[in-house]
Amino acid sequence: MQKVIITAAICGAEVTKEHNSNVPYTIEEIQREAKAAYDAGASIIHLHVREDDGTPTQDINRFKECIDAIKEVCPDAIVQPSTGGAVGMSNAERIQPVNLCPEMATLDCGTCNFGGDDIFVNTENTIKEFGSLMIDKDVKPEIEVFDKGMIDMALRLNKKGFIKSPMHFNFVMGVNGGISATPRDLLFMRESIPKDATFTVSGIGRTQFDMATMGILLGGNIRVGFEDNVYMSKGVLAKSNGELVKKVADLIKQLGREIATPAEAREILGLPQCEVLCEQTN
Ligand code: KMH
Ligand code: ZN
Repeated sequence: MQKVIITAAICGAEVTKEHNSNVPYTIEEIQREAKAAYDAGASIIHLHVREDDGTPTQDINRFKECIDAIKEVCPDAIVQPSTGGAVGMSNAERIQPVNLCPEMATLDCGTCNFGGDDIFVNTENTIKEFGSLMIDKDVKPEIEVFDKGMIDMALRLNKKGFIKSPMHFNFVMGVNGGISATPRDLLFMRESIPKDATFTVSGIGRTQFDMATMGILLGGNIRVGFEDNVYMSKGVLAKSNGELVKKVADLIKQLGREIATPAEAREILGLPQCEVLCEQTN
């Protein structure tokens, strides 16, 4: 089996300091959490950014400041901005970080309920628009799917040329409105993607480590972090994203797999190596 890429979703848009006081808002806090996750074995930082008061934003300048701060302390990490942003944001707001030409960005492939009256809206035309810009800017999409139908949408748009192969999926499982986080459903998702595709498993809330374990056994990559879960175990808050990453890194080793370095993650995902990128930007 390939090595396991660990992604740390350090911040999210919906989780707050009321849920866990260690959720990062400021640039310094985002830098601190990224470094803790990277030191514990994460090679991808999935990034949302906030104003200092915690308000989610997709502002391109705030993204640039945060990415620069992360790169100062995690020079070879793959920073993957969100284009999902927060529920209710416009497409124009959400797409902004893609114009920074990051190595990767998320591409959410369908609309779903998101708890209460919230709806996370991703129409077919939105996905086409975001996918096309990612192709233009040479940004590899992490195809976020909250349900099986979203895989089917991604496959259709791949055939039509809006998403390139080989595709990389993130199965987000256990959202209130998406597919449930069960072994049966994870197998169903995995069996539904092309043979040359890679996948990451993100279990939401208390399912985080159960889903991680199943993902590791099935040959997947794993995402953990405050965006998805703020607890180490029932009633025990995580002190940092680093603690969550360390717990999954230990699981990976106990189950006999190895953790991918950022360079190995780039190889698995078909991304140019960092030296090449550094040369291009210098
Ligand atoms: N905050 C959610 C509404 C993504 O990053 O692309 C969407 C989200 C997905 O987090
Ligand atoms: Zn996200």
